[in-house]
Amino acid sequence: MKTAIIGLPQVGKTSLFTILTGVSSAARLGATAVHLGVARVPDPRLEALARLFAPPKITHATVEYIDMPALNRETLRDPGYLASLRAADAFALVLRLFDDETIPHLDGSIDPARDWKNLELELILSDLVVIEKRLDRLEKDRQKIKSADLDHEHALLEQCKAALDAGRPLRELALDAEAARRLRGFQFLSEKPMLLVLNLGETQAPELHRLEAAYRGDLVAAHRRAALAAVCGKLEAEIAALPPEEIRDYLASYSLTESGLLRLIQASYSLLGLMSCLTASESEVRAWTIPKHLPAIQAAGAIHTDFQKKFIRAEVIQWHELVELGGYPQAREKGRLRVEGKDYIVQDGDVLLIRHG
Ligand SMILES: Nc1nc2c(ncn2[C@@H]2O[C@H](COP(=O)(O)OP(=O)(O)OP(=O)(O)O)[C@@H](O)[C@H]2O)c(=O)[nH]1
Ligand SMILES: [Mg+2]
Repeated sequence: MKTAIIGLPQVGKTSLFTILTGVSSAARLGATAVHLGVARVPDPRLEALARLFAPPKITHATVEYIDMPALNRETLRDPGYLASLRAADAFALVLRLFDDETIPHLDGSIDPARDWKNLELELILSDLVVIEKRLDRLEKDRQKIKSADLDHEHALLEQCKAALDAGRPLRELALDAEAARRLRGFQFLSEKPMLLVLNLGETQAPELHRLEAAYRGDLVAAHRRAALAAVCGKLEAEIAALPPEEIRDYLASYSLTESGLLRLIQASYSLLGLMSCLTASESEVRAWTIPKHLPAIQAAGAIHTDFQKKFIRAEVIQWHELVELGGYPQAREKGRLRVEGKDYIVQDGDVLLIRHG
């Protein structure tokens, strides 16, 4: 699962990418190439389980981020740039809220709503070009061959074109599963789930939660498949360089209780329809990324293909119960380690013991 970090020039995309992934950008100032990095999803549940099992290995879930050069009409014509955008599963659009006279804003003032609208328009125009070409082609083909498949595609693309002409991104269309699958094949830019990332200045940090709630209401509440998270990029960069025992006090000096990265990564996670299940033993404590509403047998397959093929049953317990009870034997004795079959829908935070042949 890849999330592309996009936005206007100089809004903090690379800074955010660096904090999320730890991949330094120093060597690539002014670089035009895209850049890929992996972020560990911070997870207090893993730490709690690790205290119980004391394994030599703790493995976090990960999300991949791509740092993109600024998005505009020119870069959208670059085939390489477009290909990277199309391959992404979601976008994290960085919107500047920090004020800094030394870094001029492209449009002269701070206005996240306007910036989103302008960037969205570029995505929409880029999709329209693709749709119009495809519709031309389809019309010629439909004169030569009669095919229900071509008719479906034609109707779907006409529906999409109407939405785009009205300035609506494709992610907002309510489509049935078949049409949605067909649409995904086109990798349209305005179809991808959108996480807006408000980049606050340090002086705005104490107001982070209020600003986040206000902008969430104003910008994304009325939109499908869009979410919003606020972070203070500068502050996060400083936190990343601090020893762990100093972080809490440092955050407190800005009236914050936690790093914003956790919320941001969780927001991308949930926007992509993902969650984690866990496995825990003396040898490894690990989080596994799975889609929401996944049956146990498929979750077993995410852990190991053999587990899916030879699945017998899963023993399941929520992570905090396992921690509270002190281990599997105690959980089993108290009847809290449930036996579930292949159709059990795995819940976020479930610890799974897969029994297989
Ligand atoms: N004051 C302030 N400056 C910031 C913040 N975030 C980023 N900057 C500064 O803004 C400038 C651009 O940051 P980058 O992270 O390179 O921004 P970018 O969006 O990747 O820029 P381009 O890739 O050139 O489009 C740098 O000088 C950063 O130090 C912030 O939260 N506050
Ligand atoms: Mg950059």
